[in-house]
Amino acid sequence: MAEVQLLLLGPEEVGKTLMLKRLQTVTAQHNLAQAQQKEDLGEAPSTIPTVGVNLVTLTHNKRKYTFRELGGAMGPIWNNYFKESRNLVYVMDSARPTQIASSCIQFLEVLSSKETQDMPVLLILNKIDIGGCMSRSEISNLIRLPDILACARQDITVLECSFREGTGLRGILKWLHEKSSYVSK
Ligand SMILES: Nc1nc2c(ncn2[C@@H]2O[C@H](COP(=O)(O)OP(=O)(O)O)[C@@H](O)[C@H]2O)c(=O)[nH]1
Ligand SMILES: [Mg+2]
Repeated sequence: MAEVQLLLLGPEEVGKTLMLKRLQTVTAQHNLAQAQQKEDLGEAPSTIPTVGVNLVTLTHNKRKYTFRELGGAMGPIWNNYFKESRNLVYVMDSARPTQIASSCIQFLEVLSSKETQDMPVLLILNKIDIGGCMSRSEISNLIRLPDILACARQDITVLECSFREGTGLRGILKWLHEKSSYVSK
């Protein structure tokens, strides 16, 4: 089975752990061939802040995906984990405008590392269910997203999501299927 290694980064509290729980539910339902038009995700399960590394594996469409979520507080040593992964998922909280700028700087640092140059990148703007959150175009202007997309060597896909409501999960599965790079075993 093809194995896909992914690094899941972003500040604390942006929804990384909830994303993994949602993806586990959706892929489990899918694997059981119970998938309906609209998944019944139910209430958002509770999450506790990730300490260290949260390793989550899921299978979908005959591929095995291993996500390494690093706690936001580990920012300074994220680069120690680049070698173990071939793909990058970076999450921002669109309802926290004051955090987005600093989060963008961290994102740019990750993008400029030699070890991430060949990685497909998924940038997630999460929490779009929260009233008053920044729209994609507002965030684009704030962090000059068009420049980032034009200048980065990586192939970057941007998705708006709400892991509370389950919005965007299909897009993530699609990205995993179409863009993520893997090794065959
Ligand atoms: N309103 C809203 N809350 C969210 C969303 N995603 C995550 N949360 C909440 O944000 C908090 C932090 O989530 P968590 O997954 O632990 O963040 P992590 O630190 O990035 O792993 C939890 O209370 C989640 O329920 C979302 O899309 N919308
Ligand atoms: Mg977490």
